[in-house]
Amino acid sequence: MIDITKVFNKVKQYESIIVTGHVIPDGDCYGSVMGLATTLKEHFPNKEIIPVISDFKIKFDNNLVQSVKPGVLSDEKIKQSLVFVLDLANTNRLDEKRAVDGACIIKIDHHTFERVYGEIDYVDSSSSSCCQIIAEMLIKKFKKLSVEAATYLMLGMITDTGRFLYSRDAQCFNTAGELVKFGAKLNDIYNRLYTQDLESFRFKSFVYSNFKAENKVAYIVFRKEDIHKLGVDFNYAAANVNLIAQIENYPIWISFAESDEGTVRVEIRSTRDYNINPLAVMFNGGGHHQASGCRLDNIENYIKVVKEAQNCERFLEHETE
Ligand SMILES: [Mn+2]
Repeated sequence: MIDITKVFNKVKQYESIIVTGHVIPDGDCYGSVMGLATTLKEHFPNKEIIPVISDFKIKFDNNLVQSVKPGVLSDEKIKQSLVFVLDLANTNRLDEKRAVDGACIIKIDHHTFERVYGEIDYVDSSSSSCCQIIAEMLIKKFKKLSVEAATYLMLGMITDTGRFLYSRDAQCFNTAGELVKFGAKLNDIYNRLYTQDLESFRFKSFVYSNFKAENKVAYIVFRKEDIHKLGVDFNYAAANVNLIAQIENYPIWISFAESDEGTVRVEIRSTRDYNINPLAVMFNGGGHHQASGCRLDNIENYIKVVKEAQNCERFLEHETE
């Protein structure tokens, strides 16, 4: 467990406290930054508590703390502040680049340890999420959390565990249970997380009604006209190959997306029993055993890739690897 006395001695020492995380914040980063900042403001109302974070796709507003975007604070402000950096193993991907200039840095993270950059540098890679670490620290310190803070922290626990699909340890469920007890607004979180815009729904429905599954291979072909009609770009179309992932008896799945210039981006995926990298290499591409890609000059050549993929015995992964 993080040294709580040490952390809160630092909090007491500083009049202004900045809380930040990594670029392109996800639910865990947003939740831990806002959850910690909100709780600090509740307990230290006279201190200036400033969450610095880029936009996340959803926002839970509260009256206590307003987040600011990176680059907004003055250099002076940063130099005199205590800075919490959350959910980030190294400083390369800092949302607020100048956070390293803070008077004192406290890092709290759950990724594989990379390097020390905080005066207090706490990493627990067994924790499901940074939100879990923050929640456990704050519950230990204050015994209770506000509904707002519990909701922020629950958001990150939900998103980093894939709705608890990837959590295996009891501690994670215990902490999530505590957050529910404190009133975390589960409906709000799930409603906002899983609302989808009409365009992406139309895109999925195109994929589900137009994919083919033949001889161990599922695939989807996006021609230029389809891509225009769907209002997406060809990279987005190709990258969504996992919409047809893991259909029973179809261990290989492929997307083909034609660009305006006529070249085709191909994304190939497989279950762990197969290594489809050699298939991509056959068409001058590359990548990993279960995720590779290549390019074609002409969309009609998709059939060549499919034919090679269907001859899939030779791509079986050998157990020795
Ligand atoms: Mn995380």
